[in-house]
Amino acid sequence: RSRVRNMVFPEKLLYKQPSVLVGRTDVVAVTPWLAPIVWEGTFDPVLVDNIYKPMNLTIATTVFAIGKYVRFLQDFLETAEEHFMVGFHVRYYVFTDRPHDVPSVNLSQGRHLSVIQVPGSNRWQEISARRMEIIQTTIERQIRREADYIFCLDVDSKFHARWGSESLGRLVAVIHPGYYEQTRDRFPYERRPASTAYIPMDEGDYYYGGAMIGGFVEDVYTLTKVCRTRFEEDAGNSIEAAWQEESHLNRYLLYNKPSKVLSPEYLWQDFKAKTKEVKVIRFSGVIKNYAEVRPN
Ligand code: UD2
Repeated sequence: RSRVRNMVFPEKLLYKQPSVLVGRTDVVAVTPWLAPIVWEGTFDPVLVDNIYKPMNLTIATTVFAIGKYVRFLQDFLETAEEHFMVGFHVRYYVFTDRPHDVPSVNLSQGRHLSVIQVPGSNRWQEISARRMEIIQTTIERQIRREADYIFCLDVDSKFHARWGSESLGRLVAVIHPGYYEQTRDRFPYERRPASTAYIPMDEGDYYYGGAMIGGFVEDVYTLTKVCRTRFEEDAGNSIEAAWQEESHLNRYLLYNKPSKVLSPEYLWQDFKAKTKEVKVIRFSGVIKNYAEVRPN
């Protein structure tokens, strides 16, 4: 598919005048490499939608539901239909070992769902980690012909408010809600130099959540390919990074900076009380009983 075309802007759209003096001052809305950090109040949803809608984009959304995690699909899909990329073409790719347990959810016009069967596993670490490989091979096989952008999301989650075109970018990552108030030496990066996910104590920008990777299909393709290769290299040396693919993702993003960063509004956790800088929770991980839901 062709890359995203020039922005065609509709004439005579009326919106609030932007200011260079007045705006949010309680949060940082740009990284030191000048990528936006997306917070409520830093964008005009009507304006951004009007910029992206004429491009006729298709957004791929991958989600893994292996073993008992199929139970999360219904809420995930139903809330996505309400809040995720409303008005855009969306293609869901559901990876599961239990295709018969995929619920049938009413999809709005222009939205499709395909189920792709993948093997189960007895180790949750492996399920989590193999996502990189499966996303990589599915991009090769079909997604690169079927979509412009891709978002890869955790299934044990729900949408609560708009997640729209403001999140589109070349390479998009989300700040993990658990660590954004901490100093970099406290981040749970992989700290053993023997791992290819290693990050030294005096490096690191943010701690990014593994529950979301997004961007142009080709940029996410490269990311998944590199992370998969490094994960396998580690496995060959009998080492598994502290937080599996999340560790490899963090290492990748340290040296391949994201072009857009989503604030923790886009990845909250239901057990965590809302903080004052988070004006709206858009997407959050549900509370789950790890011992009961995981295979081991
Ligand atoms: C964190 C990350 C997750 C991943 C993991 C690394 C956040 C909020 N979550 O979540 O993205 O980086 O740590 O280990 O950043 N899955 C299944 N079946 C299983 C187990 C997992 O389908 O039996 C899939 C499912 O899509 C799930 C995802 O893998 O959403 C992540 O696994 P998790 O939810 O067990 O990981 P968790 O909550 O520790």
